[in-house]
Amino acid sequence: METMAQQHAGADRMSTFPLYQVLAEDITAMGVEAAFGLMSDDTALLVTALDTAGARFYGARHENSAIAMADGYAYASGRLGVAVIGRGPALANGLHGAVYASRTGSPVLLIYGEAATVSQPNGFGPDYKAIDGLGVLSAAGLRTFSATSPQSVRAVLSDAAAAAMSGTAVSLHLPTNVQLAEIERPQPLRIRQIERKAATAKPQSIAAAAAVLANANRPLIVAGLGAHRAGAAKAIEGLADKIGALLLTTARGKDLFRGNPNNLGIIGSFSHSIARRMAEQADCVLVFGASLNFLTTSFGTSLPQVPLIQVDAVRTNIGRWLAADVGLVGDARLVAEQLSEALPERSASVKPFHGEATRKLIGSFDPARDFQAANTARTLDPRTLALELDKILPQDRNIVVDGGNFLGVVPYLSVPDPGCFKMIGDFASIGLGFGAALGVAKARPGKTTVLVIGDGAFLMTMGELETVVREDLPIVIVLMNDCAYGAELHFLRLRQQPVAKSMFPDVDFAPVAESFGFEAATIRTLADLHKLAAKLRKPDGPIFLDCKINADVAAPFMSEFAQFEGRH
Ligand SMILES: Cc1ncc(C[n+]2csc(CCOP(=O)(O)OP(=O)(O)O)c2C)c(N)n1
Ligand SMILES: [Mg+2]
Repeated sequence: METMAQQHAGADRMSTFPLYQVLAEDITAMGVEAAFGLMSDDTALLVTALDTAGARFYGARHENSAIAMADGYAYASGRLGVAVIGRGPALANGLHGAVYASRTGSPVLLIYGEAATVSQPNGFGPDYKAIDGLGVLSAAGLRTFSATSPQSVRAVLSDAAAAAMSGTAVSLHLPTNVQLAEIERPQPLRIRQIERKAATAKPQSIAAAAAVLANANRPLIVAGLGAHRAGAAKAIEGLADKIGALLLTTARGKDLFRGNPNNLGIIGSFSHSIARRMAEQADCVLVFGASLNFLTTSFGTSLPQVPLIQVDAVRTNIGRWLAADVGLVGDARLVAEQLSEALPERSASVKPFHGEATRKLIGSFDPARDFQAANTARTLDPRTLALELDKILPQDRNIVVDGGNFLGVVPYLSVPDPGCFKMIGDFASIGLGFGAALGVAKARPGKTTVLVIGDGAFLMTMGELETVVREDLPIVIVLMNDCAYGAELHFLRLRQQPVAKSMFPDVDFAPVAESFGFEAATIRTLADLHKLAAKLRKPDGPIFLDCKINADVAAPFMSEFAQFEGRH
């Protein structure tokens, strides 16, 4: 289809077009169908041109949310996520969103307006929004691209988009004079995309790992989101069958092995007791596509001191958090297949982890009995609530979680596969879940998206209630309302300090959400929840649940953190 610029050019070869319009058409021609952002004077023309050109613009109420939307969209769609943000105060307002996006590994292009690069002699003085945007974002860890002239801007856009598509967040800075410059009929823009091919591990690495595994009777396999992205689940399950391994995932790899009789769920800070108990007995640990961060290892304590074999497609990920004894650089699926081929069949007697006793233990495990429910007259135990929501909400769902003590419910919620689960802790920041959930909802309109968020993070971002309704991005919001900064409350309590400053009055948010157009309810008991069951089973619009939860229930990682501090 001819673009508007081409049609005009066909009619009159001498016509010129403003670059913001050409850039908007270039971005649309890359296949971008949705862009996110919050407009400023330096981006309003570009935003409008994008929307007109076919990259429909979804406006957020805060820059951090806008950037998180682009990240959530990229995460859920695998496509380029684009956010358009103003310069100066807007850039500063969205800074933790930008740092976060730079750490998630999602392909995200952050387009910033910039002041004009030329100023008239005796002009109107300095830019009142001035801040060294490129300097700030480079210091924050982003790769920055700057267009300094109308002649170069399209090539710079192409380079920035290619860099983002390689799996990172980049910033592209567009001065207003460059955006407003007129150019003649443009040639189509070429994007040079680097393709990363899945690679096998070196034969000597396979031999080294096979030698270690041959000596192990009780191997444990830990898989992360990288294993899911590599499509490695089946190959890893096959390997586990062959060597008699138990299967575990990281929190981000949640539910990768759902339904497998050797599956123990998550290892580390979000694990059930059964995973912790069985992991202790392992005599070798084999890791696929997982960074082994402090939550996976419960601050270094979840894995026994046994040989550790780590497989990752990116060499620098190996040994990043925990020293690996054998490192295999390669694609998770291909390496799992290589190892299966290299290892001999073994008899049942050398597969004790696949014995009858373990099978029974796993088969009869009931998460509802893994804790003592602490419901009160006016609040629910968050785990009880999560288990019930897990039964009622549509099975085919996305779950996005913000951050805080309420994350203790993660083991009690399930998703179809790890790609349907999104955590936002990459910069340990709260307040990015709402935006991420909206981006996921845009990418996957056919599935219900559920945002689970604490009252603290919600109050930081509740302006997005309006975005949900205006942009028609329906989600179910589960507000984990403990009337506290629960993470800080337990942090202080574990150190025997006064907790008053981490506690807040009980505010009813349901009427607030209702006034924005949500169907809303206050949940203090399971009976309150059951009243809404029919609606929750098949949500047909935005739903908001103000769930009053018992603030006394601490997530396991709170005490793990305190113990870790005590050891150092
Ligand atoms: C932007 C930002 N501000 C502050 C913090 C510190 N912080 C971490 S968890 C938390 C409490 C969050 O409260 P809430 O959202 O209600 O979740 P809860 O811990 O109560 O479950 C705070 C303030 C942070 N991580 N990021
Ligand atoms: Mg709270």
